[in-house]
Amino acid sequence: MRRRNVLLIYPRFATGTFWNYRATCEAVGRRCPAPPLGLITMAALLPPEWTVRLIDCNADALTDDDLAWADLAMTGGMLVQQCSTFAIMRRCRARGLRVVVGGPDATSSPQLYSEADYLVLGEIEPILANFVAAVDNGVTSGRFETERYSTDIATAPIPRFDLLDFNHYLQIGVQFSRGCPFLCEFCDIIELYGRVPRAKSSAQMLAELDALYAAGWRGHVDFVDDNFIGNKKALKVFLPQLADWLKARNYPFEFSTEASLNLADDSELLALMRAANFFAVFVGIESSDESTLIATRKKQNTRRDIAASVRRIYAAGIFVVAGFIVGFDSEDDSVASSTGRLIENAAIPICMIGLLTALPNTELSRRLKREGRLFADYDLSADDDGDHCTQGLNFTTKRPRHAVLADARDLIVEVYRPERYFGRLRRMVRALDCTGYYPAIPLRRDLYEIIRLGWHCLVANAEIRREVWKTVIDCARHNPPALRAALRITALYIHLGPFARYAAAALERKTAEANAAPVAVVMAATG
Ligand code: B12
Ligand code: SF4
Repeated sequence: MRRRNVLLIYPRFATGTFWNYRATCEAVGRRCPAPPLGLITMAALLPPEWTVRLIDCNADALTDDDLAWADLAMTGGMLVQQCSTFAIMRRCRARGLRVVVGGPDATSSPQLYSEADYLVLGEIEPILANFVAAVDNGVTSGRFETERYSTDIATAPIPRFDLLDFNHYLQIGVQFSRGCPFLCEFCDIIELYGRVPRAKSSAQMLAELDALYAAGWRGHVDFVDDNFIGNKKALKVFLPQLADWLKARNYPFEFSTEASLNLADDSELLALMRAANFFAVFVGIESSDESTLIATRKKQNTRRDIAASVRRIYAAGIFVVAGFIVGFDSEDDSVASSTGRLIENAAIPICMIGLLTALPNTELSRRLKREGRLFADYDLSADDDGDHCTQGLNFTTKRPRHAVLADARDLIVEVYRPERYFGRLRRMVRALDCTGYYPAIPLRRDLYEIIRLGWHCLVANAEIRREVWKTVIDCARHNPPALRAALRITALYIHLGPFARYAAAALERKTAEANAAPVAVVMAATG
C-alpha cells in the first residue's frame, strides 16, 4: 500500500443556527459544540499507511499549507454545511487536490456533489476497503455506495479520538445505535439509517468509552443515536454495565442523548439512565395539537398528556430539551399560543422551534410533490446563514405563508423572553430529582469555566443577571443538587437569547416578503 497524506476537512456550519451555541462557546473559551464523529469513525477504517490529519473548520482555519501537505482531501457533512462543503471541494480541486465526499447530505443528494472526484455514500463500513483499494490502484474517480440499512454496526470501528483537540469542544459524541422504529412523515433519519435500530454490543460500546477515557476526555459525552431507546432490549443490557463502568472510574463522564417521548412510559429505563449518569435528553415533541401529531405520524406523542410525560422524565433527574415545528398542514392560527402554553406547562426551558422542512427523500417531500406543492428549485442551504429555525417551508403552505412565518416568530420571541426562559428553568429545577447523580470529576478547566460563566451571567450581562440571581437563589433554597443543570441551561441562554432575536428578525423579514409577494410564491410552487 502506497503512503499518503489524507486531510479530513469538516465543513463549517452556517452561522445563524440554533445548535452552534456560538456565544456560549465563546463565554467558556471553547470553539464549537462537538467534533465530527462521522469523519473520525471513517478515519479509523483507513489503512495505517495513510497519515491522517483533521481540520474542523468550525474550530480552525483551513490553510493553504494544510492543502499543500495533503495527497487526498476527504470531506462532507449535513445540509447546513453544504455551502461550506462546496467551497472546500472547489478550493481543493483548484489546487489539483483530489476530493472524496461522503456523509449524510451527499448520501441524501449525491447529484449536488458531482464535482467530487469520489463519492463514498451511506454508512461506509462495508465499502471503505473497496474505495481504498481503488485509490491504491490508481483509479482517479468513482462512486462507492453501501446498500441502505445493511451495515452491521458491529463493524463500526472505535473512532479516532486521537485526531481531536479536546480543548475546542463542549462535548464529545459517541454512538450506540443507528435507526429509529417510528414513522414520522418529515424524518430523513429513517430514510438514511432505517427503521430497525441496530445497536452495538455492550462490550463494543464500553471499548469506545475506554478509548475516549484513555485519550483524556472528561465531562459531557453525547450519545448521538437517532433514538437512544429505539432498541430497548439492547439498551437495558448495556445501561447497567455502563453504570458499573462509570462507578469503577469514579464517574468521569455524564451523558445526554436523543430519544422519543415514550421514554417517559418506561420507569425501569428511566431508572437505568439515571444510574448511568444521564442528565439531558432531546425529545421531538413537534406539536401540541393531537390531530397534527396524528397527521404527521408522530404516534408516540399522541394519546398522552405531554407535559406530564416531560415531568416524569424530570423526576428521573433528566432534563428535556424539546423540538417543535411550525408549518404543518393541519395547524391553525392558534399554533403560537397553544405551543407556547404547552412549553410553559411542561416547563421546558430550551426549545428548538423550527419551520417544517421537506428534506430530500422523505415521505413528506414525496407527498408534497404528488400534491404539486413542493418547490422544485428551492435551495435549502442557499444563504449559508441559517437552519430550520429561519429556513424551511420549501412548499406551498396550507395557511397563508406570512401567517405561518409570523406565528413562528411570535413563538420564538415569547419562549425566549428572559423572564419566561428563567421562569421555566426555575420550575424545571424544582421538578428535577437529581438523587444518585454523580457530576463528572471537576477538573481545573471546569472551575475556570464556572468562574467565567459566573462573571458573565451574574455580573456582566445586564439582560439576564436579575433572572440568573433569582434562579440560583431559588435552586439553592429548593433543590441544591439541581444547580449543575441550572447552570448548564443558564449558560446556553448566552447563545439562545441573541439567537432568538436574530431568528425573530429573519422571520420578520420573511413575513414581510411573503406579504408583499404571495403570488410569486404560488407561481414558484406550481411552476
Ligand atoms: C450529532 C448530530 C448533530 C449535532 C452535530 C454535532 C457535530 N459536530 O457533528 C448537532 C446537534 C449540532 C446537529 C444539528 C443539526 N442537525 Co444533525 N445530526 C446529528 C446526528 C444525530 C448524529 C451525527 C453523527 O455523529 N452520527 C454518527 C456517525 C458515525 O454517522 P454519520 O455522520 O452518518 O457518518 C457515517 C457515514 O455517513 C460516513 N461519513 C460521514 N462523514 C463522511 C465523510 C466522508 C468523506 C466519507 C467518505 C464518509 C463519511 O461515515 C460514517 C460511518 O459510516 C445525525 C443523525 C445520524 N444518525 O447521523 C443528525 C443529522 C446529521 N443532522 C441533521 C440535521 C438536519 C441537523 C440540523 C439541520 C437540524 C435542525 N433542525 O436544525 C442541525 C444543524 C446544525 C447547525 N449547527 O446548524 C440531519 C442531516 C440531513 C441532511 N440531509 O444533511 C441528520 C442526518 C438527522 C436529522 N434528520 O436530523 N446534528
Ligand atoms: S422519532 Fe425522531 S428519529 Fe424517529 S422517525 Fe420520528 S423524527 Fe425520525
